[in-house]
Amino acid sequence: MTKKKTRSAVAGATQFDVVVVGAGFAGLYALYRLRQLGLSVRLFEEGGGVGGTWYWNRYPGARCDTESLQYSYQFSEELQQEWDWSERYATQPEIERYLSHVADRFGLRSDIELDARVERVHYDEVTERWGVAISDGTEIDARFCVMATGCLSSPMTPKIDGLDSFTGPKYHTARWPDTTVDFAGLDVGVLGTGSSAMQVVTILAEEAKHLYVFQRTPNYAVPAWNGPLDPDYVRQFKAHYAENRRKAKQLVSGFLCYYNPKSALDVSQEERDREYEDRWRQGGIGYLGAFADITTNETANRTAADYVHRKIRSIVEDPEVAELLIPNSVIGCKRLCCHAGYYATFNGDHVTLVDAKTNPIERVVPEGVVIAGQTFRIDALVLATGFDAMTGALDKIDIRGKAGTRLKDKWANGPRAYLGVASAGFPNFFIVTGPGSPSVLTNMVPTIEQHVDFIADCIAHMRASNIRSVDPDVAAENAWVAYNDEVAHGTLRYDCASWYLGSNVPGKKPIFMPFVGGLPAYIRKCDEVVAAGYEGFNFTPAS
Ligand code: N01
Repeated sequence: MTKKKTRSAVAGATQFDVVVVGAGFAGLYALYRLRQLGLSVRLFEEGGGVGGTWYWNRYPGARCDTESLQYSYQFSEELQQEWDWSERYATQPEIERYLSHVADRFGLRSDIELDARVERVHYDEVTERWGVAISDGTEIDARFCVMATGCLSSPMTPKIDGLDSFTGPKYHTARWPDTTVDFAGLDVGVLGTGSSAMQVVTILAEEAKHLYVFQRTPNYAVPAWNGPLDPDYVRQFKAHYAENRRKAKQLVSGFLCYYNPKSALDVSQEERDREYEDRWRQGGIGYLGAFADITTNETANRTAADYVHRKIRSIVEDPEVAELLIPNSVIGCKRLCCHAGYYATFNGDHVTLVDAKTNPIERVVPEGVVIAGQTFRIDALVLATGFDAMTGALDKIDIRGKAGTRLKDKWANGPRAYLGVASAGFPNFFIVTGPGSPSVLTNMVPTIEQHVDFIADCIAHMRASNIRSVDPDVAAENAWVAYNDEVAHGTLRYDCASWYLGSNVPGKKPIFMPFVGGLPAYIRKCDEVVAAGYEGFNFTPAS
């Protein structure tokens, strides 16, 4: 891990043009862009190093499932040419090293404070500035606030009776320690079967004496087929980097993938199976691009799901275990997972899949997990139980806008943000990849760059036009939220309980949070808004 403290370099100043919260992909690029405008910027990061989600999620097997050559910045041609990714999909350590390199290469560290959790962000209507309180007691203020707090950064720990009584070590995948954890010779329990669990299970199965995987809901996974990158392929890709990036931006997901325009229902069974098999062999979440109606038509979706069912049955030797691993839900409703041998893991005699749906976990006791009166004795417990997505990290901060309104209260019936970047009543306050942005449904890095460019351009426009503050129009915000919900209802996204809807967070109102219309539609909308003089944003001129 690269951990460089910078507190001494920045101590002293208390007034800035912009405060940025979070040092992941979004925060680092925001700092870079805003400093380019000549603004004074201070970035606060809770973690002990840069990386955001890639700093915290350092569990064994953590790896991105968007290809490394595309899951990377494009704002600097030099950077994208000089950085060498080693594998098709980058590991957490490699991505963390990359972001650390970015911080060094662009001299960002002098404006970053690490180990600095932002606790309070309050708008002062008299000074028209944001007062920001940091965990070490420091208070500063800034004219603008940019929340780069991430979509999947607030870990969820389930409320299970007795969880704290467990006497062995307990780890959450999203808060993994920065030391090697040795599971050799141990009986280990993993709670959860989402993307994080599938990755950690595959590695822990190689180490643990016995592995118990507690599954409440099975998930769909397609193979990643990760491997070292072919130098010739990299050379070719880099020779046409700008063109590749341009083409990717024209696709709903923001990454290169062939989206078959045909309906799954207009082709023969043979053609369908050929297409699914090709995608399966190719690997990656582009599987859902096999046909145009997989995510919108239940019958079409069933064909894509059935193909994965057959694959699971062909990999998993014990028919009962295979049936337990087969989801009966819509494929692509919950986030499709990528795996590196997850299903085959269950062929090992030392790996047990425990059905935690038929009989839910009763409680955790000092020596293990109790289901239907049976105690599964374990030495260590891994919680791969996900996140309070999209709003969780913001909710943890006491954010108050005009008239002291708390953002959390304003969003009690579902988050409301115009274009996913700003919320009415919170002037000069921006969110990168907020609810209502395409973010988690796309290749995050190019999407982040688009959001940050939009925000930086807006601030530059305000300066050039002598504008004091910007605040979204309530009607524009309502229309955007309603539009997104309407588009989401036209898909199969409401057909399951997912973190996209906040279903995993008790009391969270189920609203499909990310913008589902795809990256090109979103960029088009943003461009139209700018061309119409930032339509939907209210500007207050300097007096
Ligand atoms: O979290 P999840 P995640 N009892 O919410 C279970 C990204 N990501 O960290 O479905 C029993 O998907 C829960 O069960 P259920 C990616 O976008 C990407 O794995 O609620 N089980 C579920 O199985 C991903 O989608 C990468 O019934 C309980 C699991 O915990 C997102 O992050 C890698 C429970 C949570 O799964 C989140 O993934 C990792 C309880 N009380 C993450 N509470 C890559 O790029 C929860 N669960 C590859």
